[in-house]
Amino acid sequence: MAIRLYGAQTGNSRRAAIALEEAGISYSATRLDLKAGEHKTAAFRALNPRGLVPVMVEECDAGADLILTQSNAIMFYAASRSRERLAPDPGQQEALFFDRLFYFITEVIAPNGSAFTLTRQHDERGAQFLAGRSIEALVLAERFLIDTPYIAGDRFTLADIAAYTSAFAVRQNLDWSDLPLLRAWYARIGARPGVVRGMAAF
Ligand SMILES: N[C@@H](CCC(=O)N[C@@H](CS)C(=O)NCC(=O)O)C(=O)O
Repeated sequence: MAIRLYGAQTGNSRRAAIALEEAGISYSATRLDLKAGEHKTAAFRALNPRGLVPVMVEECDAGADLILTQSNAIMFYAASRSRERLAPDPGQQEALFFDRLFYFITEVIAPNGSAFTLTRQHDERGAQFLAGRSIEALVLAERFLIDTPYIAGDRFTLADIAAYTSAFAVRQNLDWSDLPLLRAWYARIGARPGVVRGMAAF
């Protein structure tokens, strides 16, 4: 069944694309021009009434197409269909994986996205406050790598994808010399073929 991924050069779109790549799922990427408002057209809003990217559509021969409008749902769908097992089995390791994944989603990605929105509203003070909180949380993730090579243990998981795209978004604002573990991890993750392809999807 054909999968189409609509996106742009944004963290949420890249996360979805990397997960599909790492899962070995074939898909076609359609880049939307956000500046031209291609994500606000009636045709696109028929897929996602919020007019946001990414959106994944899986065409079904029988029945309704599957339409996903959340990057994290797309990541989990990719993981569920992957032989590469991008998430741990139930148990303590899985609990730790969720803890770290939600750390990035709620404490790094969410404030960074809100900072971007405030910048568009010309609220520079609010934007800087939230961007600072996001970076503060990202920097504290150095400790996740003290005992293990990946963000949530010995294997590459969706938590690494969430963390990588977050770090990429603010790579120029980080003092990498103070973050040896994150720096080495960032280079390793960025060199993975699936990550390279996903980052370039749009
Ligand atoms: N919760 C959604 C958020 C999607 C989202 O905020 N997308 C942003 C790009 S990262 C967007 O489409 N922005 C365009 C706009 O606000 O007009 C997800 O994780 O996929």
